[in-house]
Amino acid sequence: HWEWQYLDLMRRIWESGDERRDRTGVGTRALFGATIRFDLADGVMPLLTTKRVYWKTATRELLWFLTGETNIRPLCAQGVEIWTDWPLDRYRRETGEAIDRAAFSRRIVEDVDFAARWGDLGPVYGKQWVDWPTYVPAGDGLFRAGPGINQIAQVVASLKANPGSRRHIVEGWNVAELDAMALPPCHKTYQFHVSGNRLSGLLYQRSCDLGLGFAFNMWSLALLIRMLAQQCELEPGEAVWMGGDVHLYLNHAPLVATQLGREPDGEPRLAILRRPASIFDYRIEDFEVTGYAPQAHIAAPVAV
Ligand code: UFP
Repeated sequence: HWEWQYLDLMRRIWESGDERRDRTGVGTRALFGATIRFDLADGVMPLLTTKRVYWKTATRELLWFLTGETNIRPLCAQGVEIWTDWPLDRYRRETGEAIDRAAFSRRIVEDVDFAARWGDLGPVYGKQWVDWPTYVPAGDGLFRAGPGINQIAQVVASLKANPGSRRHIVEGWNVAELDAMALPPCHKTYQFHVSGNRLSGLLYQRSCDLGLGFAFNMWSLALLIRMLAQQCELEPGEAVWMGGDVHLYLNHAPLVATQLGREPDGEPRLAILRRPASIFDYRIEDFEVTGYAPQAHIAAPVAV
């Protein structure tokens, strides 16, 4: 079962990872450089079975990226709170108000001005994926904003026009804008590759919270490949995940103990129920997962 790759990596890091202090102050055990591969043939998806993964939440996040949106408001409106902690943290820091997360999220949804003021994450994934900024000379050594680059649309076009290319890349790491982002991109580089009629995708993730982030990042990689394959009339190939700093937070000990005590079982499959007109027209209802009977969800704290 493919999931042993994940569990083995988890065990290896927990037992022999390098213990280090990290930005969040929580502390991690880490190793540098890891690969996990998954064959997407027959609609099978890399969805962890040793704990319940909320794939719809990850799917809603991916669809949100594709809209170019960087404000958490549309996510909160759908009950998706995976990005809420960052704006919430900033709000508490800057106002000193001890608001709880549910109240903050409600306010983001109900109050457009409040959302505009506090809900934006800066130019994170969505912005870079579909509207990477450009600059054009405006005389006297000055520059003005040029038209944004839609990397996703370009990759769809390049996969169709020139499948053999080695340049099918979507990049999130916009060096000039990192400081303005709530979190510099973790899943920073995607590369796509066509062999025969199969489309594979590789994700380079510079930093991976193996206990929480990985399950979503691997799902989203596979989902993006499936959507691109459908749009480009290709079959899904492999999903290749490459992690840079792969870590387990020290306060995830209960998660690690529970998950390493479980065995993977089953082959969840994804059906895409409709072929939308473009990569930007998918809706959450288009996705159906079958054969997913995971073991119980394991809650663990997110390090902000
Ligand atoms: N993280 C992930 N996947 C993501 C995401 C964040 O694993 O998609 F957005 C984790 C990795 C790390 C933290 O634990 O969030 C980011 O911190 P840093 O920027 O210091 O690497």
